[in-house]
Amino acid sequence: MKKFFTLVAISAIVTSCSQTSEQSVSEADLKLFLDEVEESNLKEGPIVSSAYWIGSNFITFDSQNIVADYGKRYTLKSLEDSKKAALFNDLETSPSQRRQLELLKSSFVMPPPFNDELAGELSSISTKLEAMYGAGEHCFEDGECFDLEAFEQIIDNSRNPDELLRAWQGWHEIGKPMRPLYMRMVEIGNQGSEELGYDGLSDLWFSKYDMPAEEFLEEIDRVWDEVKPLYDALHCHVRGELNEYYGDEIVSLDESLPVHLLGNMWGQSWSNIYDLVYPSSIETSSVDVTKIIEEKNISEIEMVEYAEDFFLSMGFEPLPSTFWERSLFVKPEDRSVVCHASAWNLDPAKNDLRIKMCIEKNEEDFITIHHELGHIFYYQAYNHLPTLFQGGANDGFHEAFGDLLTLSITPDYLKNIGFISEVEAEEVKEDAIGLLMKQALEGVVVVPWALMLDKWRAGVFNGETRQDELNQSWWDLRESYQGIKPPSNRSEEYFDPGAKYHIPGNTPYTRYYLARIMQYQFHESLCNGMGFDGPLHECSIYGNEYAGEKIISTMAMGQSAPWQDAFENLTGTRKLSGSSIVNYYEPLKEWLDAKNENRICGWSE
Ligand code: X8Z
Ligand code: ZN
Repeated sequence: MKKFFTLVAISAIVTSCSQTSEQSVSEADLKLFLDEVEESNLKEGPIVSSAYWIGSNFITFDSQNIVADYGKRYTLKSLEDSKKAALFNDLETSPSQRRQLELLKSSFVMPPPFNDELAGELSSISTKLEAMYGAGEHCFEDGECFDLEAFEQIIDNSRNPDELLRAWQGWHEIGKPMRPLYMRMVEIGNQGSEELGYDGLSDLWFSKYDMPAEEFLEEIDRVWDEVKPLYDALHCHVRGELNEYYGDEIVSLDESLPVHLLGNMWGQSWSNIYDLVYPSSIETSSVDVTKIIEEKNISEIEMVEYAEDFFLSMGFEPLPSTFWERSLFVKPEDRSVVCHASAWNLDPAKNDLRIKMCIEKNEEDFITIHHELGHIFYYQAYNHLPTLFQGGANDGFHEAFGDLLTLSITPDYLKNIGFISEVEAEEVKEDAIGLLMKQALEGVVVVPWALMLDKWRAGVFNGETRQDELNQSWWDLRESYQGIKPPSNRSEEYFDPGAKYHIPGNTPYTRYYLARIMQYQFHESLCNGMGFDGPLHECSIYGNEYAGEKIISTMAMGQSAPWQDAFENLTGTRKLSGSSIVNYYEPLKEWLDAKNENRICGWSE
């Protein structure tokens, strides 16, 4: 996830503005105001970021106190400046100034009202929720305790349904105590959003896309309609194969898939059960990156170096030495840290960039490292801009570039970096379905999940979901969008959304949905522009300067223009579309349709 802190100053203009009427603000006042915001961001931003860095790297009573206090003061300052920005509503400004003013008003995720006590309460709650997740563990009656990484070892690898059930249920215990805190946070956040002129949190969250919120929501639903047939075909096939493996008792042929069997704690990626759903992978050769990392004895840092090399091959500037000195790559044994991977832009003026990740030496984390470096190279590309423009064209862009690169981890690329031989690469390429299946189990499977997560939050935010149906509504949406169900009855005693980082961590999730759609649009247009002539899944942008130039110039725009401009710079179009992801997987879809011919697809809700 992206961490960046837009600090806004308590500037001299407050005094002048509060003493005069709105009409009297001048261009000179505006210039002074924006200059002061910039100065304050450059000065205060790095300190606040350092406080957050410490809070996430050393979860202790004191570090959380400091974070809660910094968080409160930062938010109050930002609120004050968003009010000041509103004083310039009627002033004629340049488009760039207008955008900076708009960004000042809309940069909040969970705003309190402009009130010291409520800001303090909200900041303490959000700090506490994140720490509850980060330090979360569950101890069974026999006294054995597991944290998330330990539970994931089981969920990702075991094929024993009882063991999987125990691990899944164990981790999901951590949500329970979050429920009242979460609901109080939403209550305060809604008040704050209304004070900012939004119709609640949901309106605030979906108003950040350079179009009215309703229009944006229609756009993302329209794209899902395009992708759904592909997902449904994959779901049908996976269910058929899991039914053969586990039997009717555990996987029924006309129901949703039980989440604990899917090789991922949240069922958001199914690549860990690749061998179960594509049994021919056992006979034909397929690349097992985890095995290669083990065999070559590649260290955590070397894994990051491979990812950096990918960016450098396209013409990006190397990462600063402080990145290597100050990042966290390996899970510390002596303390609690937030292990969920994140990328940080701590001090833009000094290019102090870091990732924080508990890297495991496996394929999944090799991919996640590329994802994180996508954020890091984005920061590096836009850090020359005024601080208010330092951000992704929209939040989906920030998530998309690392993912874009992972589409280029093709057999030829793996051969280029010495992971496999030429002969192996040729063999693997012959099984296009195997390659596409592997990609789809992550890249297609995540799409409805990434869409439903904020649909759940929107329902909670706008009150359509009642307090006594929070968990029910979570599972209803999971069933409806993903065809996934819990492994056992989940009453309102539980708060299962709390077991996913982005809920206690308050990270909007639609960004991943956008990224997963856009990455294929980017890939398709870059491959076409490079003159690549072949199936899209064989195209790699590794080492391609044309692709590098397109990506770097798009990144360098930051959020200085509507995202559609950045999108056009990269793809030549201005509209989201599901057609690229559908094109990419076309051969797989044909194969799945043939496989599913005698199966009954879909699930009863
Ligand atoms: O949270 C992340 C990144 C950090 S921005 C590791 N991702 C989502 C998730 O883990 O749920 C990347 C894929 C989706
Ligand atoms: Zn990310």
